[in-house]
Amino acid sequence: MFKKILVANRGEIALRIIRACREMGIKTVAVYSSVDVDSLHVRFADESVCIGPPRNDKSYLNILNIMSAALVTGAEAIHPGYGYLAENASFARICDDHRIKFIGPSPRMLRLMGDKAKAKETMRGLGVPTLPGSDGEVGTVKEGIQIAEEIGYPILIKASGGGGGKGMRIVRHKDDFMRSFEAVQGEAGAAFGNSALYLERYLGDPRHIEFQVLADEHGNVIHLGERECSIQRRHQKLIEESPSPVMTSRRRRTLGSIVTDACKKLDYSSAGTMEFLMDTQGKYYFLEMNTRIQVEHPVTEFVTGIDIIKEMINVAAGEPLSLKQSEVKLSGHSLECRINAEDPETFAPSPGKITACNVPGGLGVRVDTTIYKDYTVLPYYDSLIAKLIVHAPTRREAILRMRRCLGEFVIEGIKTTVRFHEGVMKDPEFLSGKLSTSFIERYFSKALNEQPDVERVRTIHGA
Ligand code: MV4
Repeated sequence: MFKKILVANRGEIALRIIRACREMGIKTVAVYSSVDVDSLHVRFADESVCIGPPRNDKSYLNILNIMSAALVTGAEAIHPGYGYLAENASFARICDDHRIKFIGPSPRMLRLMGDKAKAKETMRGLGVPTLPGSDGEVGTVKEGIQIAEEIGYPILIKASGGGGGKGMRIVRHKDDFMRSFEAVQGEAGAAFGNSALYLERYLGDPRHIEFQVLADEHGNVIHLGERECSIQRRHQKLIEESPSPVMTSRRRRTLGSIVTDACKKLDYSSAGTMEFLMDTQGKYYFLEMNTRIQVEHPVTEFVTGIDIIKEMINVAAGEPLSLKQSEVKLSGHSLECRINAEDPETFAPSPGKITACNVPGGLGVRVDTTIYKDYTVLPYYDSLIAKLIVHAPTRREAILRMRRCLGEFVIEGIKTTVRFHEGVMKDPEFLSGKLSTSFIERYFSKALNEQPDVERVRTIHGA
């Protein structure tokens, strides 16, 4: 097992990884930008190294400085967390070159899944259901129009180098095809340095359901069930849950064996997530595979009792997975609300100093955060400041628990999305589990027709 791991990230995920390492008896090295010197990930790590100024491209994305930090501290492995360098195949390759273990899939797998057209074709070839579309990349407008004609409009033009909702456009009529194709091509070339495109039938108002996979370097692959992530705004997830309110154990078994079989054939290792869209008839279609730990992993940890970060570290050290598929038991229901330093109505960022702070707790409650009283939320980074995760025997009880926790959560001095979540936890559509990717739009159009609630007064002193 590794004696020392460098954590190439900041915020709650860096702290989450440090906690797993501490329990495993592994020493940790935090890296930080100059403005993050007072961050909890720096304070709780065994060692820390400043890797540059505030800007991400000069610090948390600075491969040279991060590799230097690993080499001077003698770290044997690097956990990249999510975002930043987590899916960067060149970085994973550089780690290999320096005999430092990248805690994640192989560079080959990162490269394959980073190319969304290739990833989809590969999965389709392995028997994973996908939406009808171009088989791989589309070379020319002429070819594209022909394929679109076969699939039928509306179609979606997607950038191979995109993903997560970046670089895509709906085309509803043949007349708009050329203009849209050339627009996405231009945007993709500029944004991803890859102007390759592929086509897919457009699914209106789907649900987003993803499967968590874990694989070791000995060919063992298991899945940990699914998460429903349909509540998103501009491709930013806001609320996630496990299990999905619409999944049946039969369907989970079928899809679960499809995803694990595909990963076995690919020789996948580490944690991964296969994203699916579900249409209104309950059919599933593979979209993309995320080759990293995800923000919403705690809901899966709550319903399975499995520490996904520890499994990632174990398998990176060459150990087999700690359990078999038959030993994975799903129990109860888990919900996660992402608490962002944002205006709860406009979602505009709201950095600044936290003047009072009370974090909820109690049975079935987990808060992954790095905030504290007098902490300053910085404008340079992601606005995610806390993840509030609850677990209860049923979805109904999980929602009641989440409401109770949101009521206890006090963050003063900045705006946060706590109030937004309180609203959703009372929404009849949310309560009935009728979720889809247009939930947020519907939710806010309803709010316009309602009288605003009387402001509740919630202040604490000296928290
Ligand atoms: C789609 C789609 C409809 N049809 N593909 C957005 C994120 C990226 N992973 C893929 N996305 C979508 N792909 C087809 N063929 C609709 C979306 C989509 C979406 C997907 C999941 C969650 C929220 C979404 C919001 C808008 C669009």
